[in-house]
Amino acid sequence: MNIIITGILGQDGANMAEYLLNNTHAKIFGVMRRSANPNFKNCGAFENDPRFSFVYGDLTDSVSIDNLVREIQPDYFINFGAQSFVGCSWDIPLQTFDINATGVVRCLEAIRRFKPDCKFYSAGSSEELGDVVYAPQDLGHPIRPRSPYGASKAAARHVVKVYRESYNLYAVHGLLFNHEGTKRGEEFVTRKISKGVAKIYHSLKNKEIFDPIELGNLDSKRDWSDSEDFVDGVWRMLNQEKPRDYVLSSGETHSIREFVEKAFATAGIKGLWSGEGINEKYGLASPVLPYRIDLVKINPKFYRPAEVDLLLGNSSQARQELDWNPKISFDKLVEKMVKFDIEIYKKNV
Ligand code: NDP
Ligand code: GDR
Repeated sequence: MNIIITGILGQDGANMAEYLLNNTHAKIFGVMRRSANPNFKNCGAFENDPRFSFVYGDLTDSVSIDNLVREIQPDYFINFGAQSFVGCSWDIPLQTFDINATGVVRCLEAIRRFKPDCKFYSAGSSEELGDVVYAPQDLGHPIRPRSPYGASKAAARHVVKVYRESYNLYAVHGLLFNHEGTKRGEEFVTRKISKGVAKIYHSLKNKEIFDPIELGNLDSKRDWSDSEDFVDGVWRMLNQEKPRDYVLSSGETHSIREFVEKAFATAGIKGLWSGEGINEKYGLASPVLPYRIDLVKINPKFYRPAEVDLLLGNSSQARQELDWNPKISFDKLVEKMVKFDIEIYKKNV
């Protein structure tokens, strides 16, 4: 069995490769795009596995996608490659569309022409729902994206349906809510916080001066899970009798503010909120010090032109029909990320 995974250097691609190497006998072909300085830090657990190889490919280059499918003859094509950062999708909207929407058409066309029985996974997102009209959100929720990223994923959703129905392909577009972990990119808010807390933890311990973590909107709410639980759900989605989209989510929602509190509490640091709007701060709660020490402050540059305020997923169908049971709770996820970053920071200093 041959499996192509795009986005192999990213969070989900690397977790999926690990999962498949542990749970199947498949050969894994991890697609990376050409880069002057590729970062392999997520791939340490499998890069030397004899059943794993890196291959070059780019979702904006149909020749490369065609060649990969023609030569590898994959049984599964798992497309995690994307311009995945919502925040910068306003800065690079065309590239976001080219990779996330047209890129999916390139994959589907290659499969249709060169390996029509290959099963295809498209990485859909709760950002497609955007300006939500009810909670918890399920597959029936209207598509109301609020960013070029959300719109690009919505386009991918429609085109996957079109190819599935027109050409009878096994193609699914999962509706996945936020998922994080120790491989999460550093610009996403959870990792930014866990890394920032780790740095502050060591600075306080060593009595060193530090800068507060700078964040944008603290009030948005997200349904956060662990990426390692989600790759298992994605694999189950790909192995049903008939192709069908599913929601994967935790079914809990928490604000950025709550994530901040939980992350500092995990490191044994107690803080207090004060001020409002762009003057809001989270300061060290210390009865001893005569001056204040800021742990978090607002920087308006992290506000977005339009925000998705509330995400909360209903994944009951996946839990029932796929027998999917996520193991990591929100509390465990925050703890895992903060403890990991505290260890990493210690090693790197
Ligand atoms: P990451 O940003 O960690 O990984 C994305 C990967 O895609 C990166 O390794 C990147 O390569 C690669 N990539 C970017 N552009 C191209 C291109 N033109 N051709 C080939 N590869 C490219 O994202 P995640 O692992 O978190 O997410 C995986 C997928 O799931 C994405 O499609 C994302 O949009 C989607 N998703 C993620 C959610 C989440 O909460 N994590 C929730 C819902 C959907 P490089 O390393 O070179 O930059
Ligand atoms: P999101 O993730 O946009 O939900 O997309 P991100 O972590 O970037 O933002 C979550 C929320 O936090 C607010 N926020 C900040 N965000 C970032 N990145 N940096 C900050 O400093 C900051 N301060 C506040 C944001 O405004 C937002 O409300 C993720 C990605 O993985 C997508 O690829 C995926 O499709 C969706 O999750 C589901």
